[in-house]
Order: sequence, then structure tokens, then C-alpha cells
Amino acid sequence: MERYNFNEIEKKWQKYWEDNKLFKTDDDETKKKYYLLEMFPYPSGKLHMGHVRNYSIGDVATRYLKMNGYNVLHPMGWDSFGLPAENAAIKHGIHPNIWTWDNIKEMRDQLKELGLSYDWEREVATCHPDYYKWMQWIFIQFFNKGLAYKKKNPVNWCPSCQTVLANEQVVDGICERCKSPVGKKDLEQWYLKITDYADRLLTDIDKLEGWPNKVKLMQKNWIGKSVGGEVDFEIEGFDKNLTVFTTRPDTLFGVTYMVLAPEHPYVEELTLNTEYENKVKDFMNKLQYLNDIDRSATNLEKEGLFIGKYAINPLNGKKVPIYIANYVLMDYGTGAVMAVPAHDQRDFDFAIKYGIEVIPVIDPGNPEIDINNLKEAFVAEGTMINSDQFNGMNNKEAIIKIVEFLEEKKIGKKSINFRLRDWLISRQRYWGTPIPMIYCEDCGWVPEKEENLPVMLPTDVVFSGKGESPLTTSKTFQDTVCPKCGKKAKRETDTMDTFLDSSWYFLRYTDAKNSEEIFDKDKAKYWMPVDQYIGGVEHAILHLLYARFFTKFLYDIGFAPTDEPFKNLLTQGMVLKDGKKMSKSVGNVVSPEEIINKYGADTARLFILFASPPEKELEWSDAGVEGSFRFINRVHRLVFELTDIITNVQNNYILESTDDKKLAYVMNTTIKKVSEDVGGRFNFNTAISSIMEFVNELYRYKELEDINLGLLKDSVEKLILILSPFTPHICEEMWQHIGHKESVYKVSWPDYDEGALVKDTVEIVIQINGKVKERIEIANGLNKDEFTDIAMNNDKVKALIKDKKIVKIIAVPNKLLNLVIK
Ligand code: ANZ
Ligand code: ZN
Repeated sequence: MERYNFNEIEKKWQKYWEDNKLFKTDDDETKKKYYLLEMFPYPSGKLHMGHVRNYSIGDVATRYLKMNGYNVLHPMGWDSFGLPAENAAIKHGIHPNIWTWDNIKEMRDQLKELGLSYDWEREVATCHPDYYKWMQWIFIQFFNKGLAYKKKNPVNWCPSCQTVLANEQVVDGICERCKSPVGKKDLEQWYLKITDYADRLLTDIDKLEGWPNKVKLMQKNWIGKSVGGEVDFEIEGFDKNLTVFTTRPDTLFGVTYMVLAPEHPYVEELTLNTEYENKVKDFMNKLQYLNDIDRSATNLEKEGLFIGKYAINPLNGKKVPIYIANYVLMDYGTGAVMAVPAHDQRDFDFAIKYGIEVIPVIDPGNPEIDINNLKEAFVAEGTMINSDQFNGMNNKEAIIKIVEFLEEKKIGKKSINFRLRDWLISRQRYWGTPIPMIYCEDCGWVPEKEENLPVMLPTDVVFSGKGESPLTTSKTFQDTVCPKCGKKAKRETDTMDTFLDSSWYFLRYTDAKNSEEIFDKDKAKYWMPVDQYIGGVEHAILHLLYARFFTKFLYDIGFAPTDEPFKNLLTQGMVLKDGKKMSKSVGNVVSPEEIINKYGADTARLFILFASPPEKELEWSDAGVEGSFRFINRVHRLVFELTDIITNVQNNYILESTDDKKLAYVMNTTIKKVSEDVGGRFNFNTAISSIMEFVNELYRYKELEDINLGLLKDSVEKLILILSPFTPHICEEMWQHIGHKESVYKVSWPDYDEGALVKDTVEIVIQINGKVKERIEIANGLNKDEFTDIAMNNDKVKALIKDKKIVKIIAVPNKLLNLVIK
């Protein structure tokens, strides 16, 4: 008998699929469509197990849907701009373009080795001019709608490397490359006005019924809508009011100090030529190493500085000191806070540290909390105290009343704040999409003419790792003419954040080769939205939010057919080894190549799909891989052994013996279970275990004396078909071996016979005095009397009872007969 030669089999079928263009998708609008998408990878050069998991999940679903008659779009591409290519250029002198395309080639081959059913004719690479041309086109649409603008913003600047660093290149305030302290430098940078979409991005989350709740919650928190009010405080001896944003206007009477973000423009004015001027500068210098995320952390050690001035509480005229502090951000609300230590933990920590008064204004009504001697801020609901005319109200009610009062007196108003910031998209990097903007002394910023796109990345660039933007080193790139007035002008030398590239690739796949338009609207209309998106939970916030933002924008300007891109979302769990995330830094990586070489792609796929449900973490197990390999061998052996006796048999048959009925029952319930698990719930692991039971039953059945060859043939065929989405190569091979000419991929998914789902007989348990004594087969579905009657008249039961006296009979039809005897 033939050995299972996975190497030969897998190569053979991969070639067959490719030669026969089996996975090519047509835009056939008469067919029901399904768009199944996995997140495209960054081409690092090596596939890791996380990729294998992500793509195997998608592949099973695709193959299943295809066999169920859907026209499935299942594309793949490359998120191929980004820093690693540029670092390789600086380190090893390889041009990013060469490095990237070499990696793409390698990874594409690895994907093909896994037998994944992609339509490679739709492949996109974001670093290809055919793609980034349309990226630039989108940017220009944003600019034309007033949604792209330039603003000064501090960047991380390494004075020794003379270059801008990304946040991840700054470790504890130190440059990752040269280990010198990093400073800040103000640079003009491009932003996208995503905040204009904040409200819609938030409310439309409720439309996303097919998304995991945890992802929706993360999106909501990131957008972070806060409803509250703005309140104006006068500053003693200063002619401008200080406006604060608060979510708790009810605590206004409890304000005991004010805090400005150190970057607040008033700070300089208020301390100019005072003893505080230099102290503020020192404070700012220390602070520059903390980013906004560190500064908002609850466990941040609060630090601040009194700046010598006082503000007046507009409700009670109380004079309170003004501080600057590390925990107040310039970029949120108004950059200023009314501090209420009694009811805000950050303010409480700060007040205790600096000896500032704590005035409670909400009474918890709980004798266990001593309101005049708080150990921590009281943040729950309660009754208003120390608040003049508002005393006695519930504090929620007081929020409304106080805002009304402020509005009447024109010292404040209702206000909504989003945590979401505009999106800083400028990068001082080479390997990204050039921002297609031109600066003219007379006309200001002007977009490149659309007919001149793409603005190509120049090739004469020096990769020194120094300077602001590498594009400034090109001799040819910068000098151009103004598209508006024709005068000499300069091109923007920043490139785009790579998150832009991945915000619309799913739209491009619907018409990937279009050179006239970003995509044909009819094609996009047919395919969009993506029916199922699959990817890592690490992209649950930014990537998905940006993709939703782009889709809404392209919808608004009349291009995208839907205003949400992804109907259903599956976030797959991580791959672990020895309880830790598989990663280079931990040193516990098992490479997909190693597994494919040793066992073949089908085994790798089967193990990964069987070991755990897709959303859960997956613990790597060598024994599990072995087990999957053994199972495939077992199926292979079974089919090859039976081939001769089933080849010329007719498929129609009548179920005769109890064993026939049992096999038919197992076959049909397995088909049903696999259909439900794969089609609806992505429970691949349970689908595979039921296939394993089916195989066991086939092994049992084939050894019987009296076997029904028609049934056997039908079972073997259906086994191959339902296993084929998981382990496609071996299933093609077996399918061919038993005499079929066409690919399994083109065969319809098997139906199951409802009638065969009812068992003729069931096994019941007989207990005597609570102990299991016997298991017997009896007819299925009897009512209580019939059941008791038949069970009691069974010879074995009679023998057990003999002449003892029956005290009690407990009968659970189809399951259990318990006799109490004396
Ligand atoms: C007074 C107050 C009393 C506050 C109280 C809270 C509780 P969220 O919910 O996240 O929007 N705040 C306002 N601007 C800030 C800034 N730029 N940096 C740091 N903190 C800032 O938070 C809103 C609350 O955070 C605001 O309400 C303000 O403190 C603070 F018992 O005002 B609150
Ligand atoms: Zn001009």
C-alpha cells in the first residue's frame, strides 16, 4: 500500500490549482457573493504561526462557502511600506524596494505552500505605484474637503542621530539606536480630521451586529465621548478667563485649586518676569520625556508646581491657587482643570501631596464613609452638600441644574468632548507613500494634479539615518512647479503613516487592476461590505477605526457603496508556547516551515484548527501536531484500502442492518454538525472531532461481515468532502484516487438526510440500587410505559432481578432505568 507522501501530494495539487486557476474569482453579479478577508500581512520575509492560524481559518471558511455555491472573494496582498525596510537599508545597505519585494516573493511562496485558496490575480502591494497612486488620490480628496491640514507638533528628536524617532524607537527617553537622550522638536505635520467623524464612528458601532462586543467596547472607549460642561473662571490680575472642561459640574463648590497643562499658553504669560518663570522651565524640561499615555496613567506619580496666581470660583467667589501638573494634558478638553480632590482620585492624590484643602460636596449617605475625613476620593452618586441653593438635590440632577445656571449667567455651557484626536499622518521617513502636496510661496499648499499621480518615490535617496525626511536628500524630488500658478515650488518631503495604506485595501481588492479609477463602483457595490473579516485582536482599535473612517469618507464623496466596511469580524486568539506568546524575543518560536517540512501543510492546518476554537488562545503542542499527522495517515490508509472495493459500486443503497443504520446515522449527524460548525459558528475544533468519530465508525464498519458497499462508498466520499476544507491536498488526492476527475473544490457540499438523523435504537443504562449494572440497546423514542415495559422484560434485567422484590422503579425514557430492589 502507498505511503502518505505529503510532500509529493501537496506540490502536485498546488500546481494543479494554479494551472487551472481554481481560485480565480469572477465578478459574476448573478451569483450570491461572499467577501471573505483576512488582514494582509507586513512582508517581514517569514510567515509565523499567527499568520498560519489567521489564514487557515479564512481558508476553511472560503472553501466551505465555495462548495455551498457562493461566489467567494478571497484576496491577499501586502502591507508593504514601513520602518523595517528602511532600517534594513541603513544597516545592510539594501534598498528598501529590493528588500521588500524579495520578502514578498518569499512569503507568497510560503502562503502557496499552505494551500491557501487566494485569488492571486487581485494581489495588491501598498508599496507599488499602482496602489499608492490611489492612496495619494484619496489624500487629495481629503485635502479638497478640508479634512487634511498642517499643524505644528512636537516630534521625538534625537540630537545625536539628527533624526526624528517614532515613539517605539524611544525607550525610557533614550534613543534606541545611539542611546543618547531624546528631545522634542516642533515640526509642521499633516493631520487628517478624523474628529469630524467622531460622532458617526461612535453611533454606528451599534450597527455592527457581527462584531465581538469587546472590540466594540474598545472602539467606544478609544473615541471616548464625554458629556459635561465648560466653565469660565476669572484669574486675579489677569484680563482673560480660564475655561475648564469638566464632566462634573455638580462638584463646582468643591474646587480647591486649578491645574493648567504646563504647555497651556497662559502659563508663560502668567509667570513672565516672576520668580516662577524658571521653575516652570525646569518642570517642562523634566516632563518632555513623558508622552500623553504615560501622563494619563492612573498610577502616575502626580507632580506639579504652584505658579503664583489665583482663580475665582464663579459660583461662590472663592479664591483658589493655580498649579501646573504632569497629569493634565494640553490636548484634551481645554487643557485646564478645576480640581476637586474630594471627588476625583487624581486631584485627591495631588492635594494630599501638596497639602491642599479637600472640600466634600456630595454626601454618600453611608455611615461608613466619614465625608470630612476621606481616605480616597468619593466618586459615586449622592446628595449635594456645601453647595448653597443646590444642597439636598441628587448630584445627577444637580449637574443639569448647575449647567442651566451657568448658561443663564453666561459663565459656562454644556459641552461634549471626544478623546479621539486628529490623526497625525506625517512621517519623516522614506519608505511610505509620498504626500502629494506642493508648497508654493504664493498659493500655499496645493495638491499635485490628479493626472500627474503617482508622485513617485525617488530612488536617489541617501539612507544615513540622519536628518529630517530622507526625501530631502534626493536631487530631483523637491523642485517642481506650482500646479496652480506655475511658479517654482517645493514638494512635501514627508511620507504617510502606513496605517493609511491599510485603511482601504479591501475596497481596492474589488477591482485591483483598475488603472483609471480607484475601483469600479459597480464592482465595489457587488462585493462590499466584507462579509467576514478575520485578524488579530491587536488591530481591534486603530486599524479598524481608520478603516471605518476611510470607508465613511469614501462613501460621503460618492465612491464606497457602504458606510461600514466589515459586516462580521472574527478576532483570532494568540498562538502560545509554554504559556507565553510565541515570539522571537521570548525565543519560543516554532516556524511554519519546519512543521511543513516535517509533516506537510495539511497537518499544520489541521493541528492549528483542531487545537482550539479560533477566538481562543492556542497552546502549541508537539504531541498535538503528531496526533493530527497520525489522523491524516489514518484517513489516507482507510481510503486507499477501500478504494478497490468501492470504485465500481453504485451510490444508491438501502439501509438494512442495525450497523448500516448506525453508520448512516453517524455520517449524517457528522455532516450536519460540520455544516453548522463551519458555516455558522467557526467552531472548527468541534467539527474536526466529529469527523474523527466518523472515521472511527468507518473503521468499525468495514470490518463487519456483512457490509453495504453502496453505503460504504457514500460514506467515504462524504468524509473526503467534509474534510477537504481543513486538509485540502490530501482530500484532492483521495478524491482522485477513488475515481473522480474534478477537484473537490468544485463539488457541492454534501447534504444530510434528516430522516437518518434519528437513531433507530438507543443505549440505555440499567441501575440496580443506584449502581450501573448493564447497558442495553432498545428501540428509540418509546414513551414511559413502553420503555419501562420493554426494559423490564429484557432478559438481562430479568436475570438481575431474579426473585428479589422490586420496591421502586424510576424510568427516564431513552436513558435510564433505576430499580430499587430488596
Ligand atoms: C472636575 C471634576 C470633578 C472632574 C470630579 C472629574 C471628577 P473624562 O471623563 O475622561 O472626559 N480633565 C479635563 N480636562 C483634562 C485634561 N486636559 N487633562 C487631564 N484631565 C482633564 O474626564 C473629564 C475630567 O477629567 C474632567 O472633569 C476633568 O476633571 C478632567 F469629581 O472636572 B473633572
Ligand atoms: Zn502657486
